[in-house]
Amino acid sequence: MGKSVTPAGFSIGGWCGTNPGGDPFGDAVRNIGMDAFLEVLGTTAIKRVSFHDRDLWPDDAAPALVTEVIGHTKERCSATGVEIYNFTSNNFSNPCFRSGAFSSPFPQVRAAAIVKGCNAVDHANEFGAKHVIWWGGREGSDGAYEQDAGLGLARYMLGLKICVRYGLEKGYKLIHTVEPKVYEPRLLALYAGTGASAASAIRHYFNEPAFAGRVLVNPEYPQHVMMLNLDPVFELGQLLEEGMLAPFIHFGGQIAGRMDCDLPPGFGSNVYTDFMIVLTLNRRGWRGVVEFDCRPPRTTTSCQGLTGFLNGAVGYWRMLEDKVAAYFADAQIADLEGALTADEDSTVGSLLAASSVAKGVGQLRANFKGFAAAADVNTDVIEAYQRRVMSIITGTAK
Ligand code: 3MF
Ligand code: MG
Repeated sequence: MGKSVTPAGFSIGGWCGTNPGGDPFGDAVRNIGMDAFLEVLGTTAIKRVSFHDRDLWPDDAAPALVTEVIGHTKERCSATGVEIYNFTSNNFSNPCFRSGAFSSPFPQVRAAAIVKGCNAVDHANEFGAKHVIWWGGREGSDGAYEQDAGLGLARYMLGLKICVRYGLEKGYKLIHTVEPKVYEPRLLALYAGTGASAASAIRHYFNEPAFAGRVLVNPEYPQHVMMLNLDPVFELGQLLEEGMLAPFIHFGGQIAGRMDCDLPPGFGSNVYTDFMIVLTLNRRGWRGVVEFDCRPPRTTTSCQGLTGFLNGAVGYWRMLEDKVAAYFADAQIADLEGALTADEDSTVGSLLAASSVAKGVGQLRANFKGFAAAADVNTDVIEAYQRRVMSIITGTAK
């Protein structure tokens, strides 16, 4: 296990910077266009940006307009020193996707999703983006269960598969990532609702060798997980262990148990959990990019405020990295970790390596001293671990 912190690189969705701050009950509170946002971004430590097609041109834009906007956007990004990182098809805003996109029960809607998706794959390549994100916001139901859920999942994944194969056939070096969300905007976003279920669906539908390592999961922490009071740290551990984590994650702030907040990092969040996300990534030697997918709150209205938001997002992550570095350097933590990982896997490892598990289990049984003896371990160390971690996070460790 690596014991050092690799400072993450940063990215942000173009849609975050230009978000006008309106909500279902309130008008827009700011008007910052993409060029103005890129200008601001260039002054910060966030040197990557990502776009949906729809952030840049209308869904029915003529090819000449698309070409012009691509040229202009590339020029603006290079002038402001920002790299285009991800590109994605917005398959959720257009009214045609109100019944779903790849998974819609209606064939002409599924066709629209595939056309739009493949266009996005072309544009991702033209922009020199690294990944195409697939967030299936509309894949699901608002409560009618209007089609068999397994069939819906198959339609979702097979539509996506066409887009991925399209890119492969064209020889593009793109990685595709599925971004899970437990629900919202459709109230029963049943398909690939968590990172774990997305990983499972990818393994099932993309099991041919041509897709190996090409379709991964980009989670959004803590928002998409904590909005349902699930735990991002356990999901992250699974994705890392199974090799299903994308080279980037989305990050922001979330009040647990609420609709997707997309608040600035640290707002409403659990710092202990956020710390554990950064610790888990660094423990595994992850060298990825943190893409902020969040926006200034409604009370932020100016470019100056936007700059503060961007610097604050970077500062929060860097603060967590500093805490993780302190954790790695802490002698008490080293002792506690030692106590918590003693004789790692010796029993399970030797049992699985044995030619006969039954024989091995027989041996284990013969040597077994009873449950009272098994209980005779110092589990107080777990609480001591929590206290030490908390004192590192709060800067009160002595
Ligand atoms: C919604 C999201 C999306 C995705 C984006 C990427 C609008 O909660 O997180 O942001 O990140 O569509 O493709
Ligand atoms: Mg996101």
